[in-house]
Amino acid sequence: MAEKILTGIKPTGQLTLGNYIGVLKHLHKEVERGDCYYFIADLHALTLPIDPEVLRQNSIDLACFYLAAGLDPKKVTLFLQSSVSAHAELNAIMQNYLYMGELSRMTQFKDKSSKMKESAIGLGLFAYPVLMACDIVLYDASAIPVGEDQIQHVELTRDLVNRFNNRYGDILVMPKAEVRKVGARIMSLSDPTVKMSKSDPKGDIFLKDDLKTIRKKIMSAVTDSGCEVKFDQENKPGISNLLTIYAALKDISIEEAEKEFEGYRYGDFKKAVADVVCAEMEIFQNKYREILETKAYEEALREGAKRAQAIANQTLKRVKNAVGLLDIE
Ligand code: AQP
Repeated sequence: MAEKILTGIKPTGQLTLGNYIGVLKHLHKEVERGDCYYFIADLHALTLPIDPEVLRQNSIDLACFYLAAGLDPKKVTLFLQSSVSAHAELNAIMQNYLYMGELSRMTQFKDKSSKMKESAIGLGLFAYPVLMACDIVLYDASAIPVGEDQIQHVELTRDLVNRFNNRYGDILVMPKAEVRKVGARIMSLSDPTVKMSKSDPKGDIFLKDDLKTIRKKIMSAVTDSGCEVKFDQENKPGISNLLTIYAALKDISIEEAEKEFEGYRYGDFKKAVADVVCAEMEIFQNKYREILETKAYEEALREGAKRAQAIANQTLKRVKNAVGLLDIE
């Protein structure tokens, strides 16, 4: 059986260079090794307050971004999570197999809820990893390309699969998180000790920033004392982040990038990073605009939803049957 590769992105804000380097850029290559399921995690986007029009617009943008990153909608299944009702149905079942203690240990929940009043924390934010586990197991996905911050959620999905299969037999496929060697955690340009994040934008490069703004942001990125362009996350987090961005976009190792910049001054190094980012973003943004104008994303999402529903409904049926829900078709 072909390997199944799945990943999702939340339409919670403007996508960042972190989302692009960590995941988006590389997705088109995955078709060479298996069946790809890529989705817009719009139900997950509701876990924090979001304006309906903003959510709609972000979802369209995200569909265009996936396609602009080189995905062929005939070769990959691209869909909106909310178009496949099996996600919500399976969620209602699986919420009984993950426990309060494990969910309250999730770093993402702790980070996000710590910035909120307790009375404003929705159940959906707490139970986010349950739905994410459902997203994964519905497609029998074994490979989950994600940034570093999502590893913990995939690990929890593995616990769920173990627990469920031990109880009911071989029903669910075991997934595994796959993070990139270079670029699994792109940091903020203004504070390189925190992740570049779309819902907490500090020193972010947004995929829709114009090239002048991108260049300006990189040229004013926080660097460190000293003058050597060396990868040293502890003592030179700013330079290390810029080296990571450069290496990830050029598809080279950090060591190779360090060699290229031996003897460079910080200013010249930043200019080289800005050149690479701008060159890649120019091509990407042109494609994005074309897809947005022609509305090519609509047909891609419609067809993707049909294919996704067919697969997801099979798994849902298998699970319902396993747990003892009566099937009276
Ligand atoms: N800074 C990052 N570096 C590398 N990868 C990243 N990802 C996110 N930020 C970085 C990866 O992008 C994918 C999509 O992320 P998401 O939309 O599911 O949400 P997230 O992981 O919580 O990322 P954000 O940008 O921080 O979104 P918000 O702020 O809305 O929560 C994931 O695979 C993620 O790892």
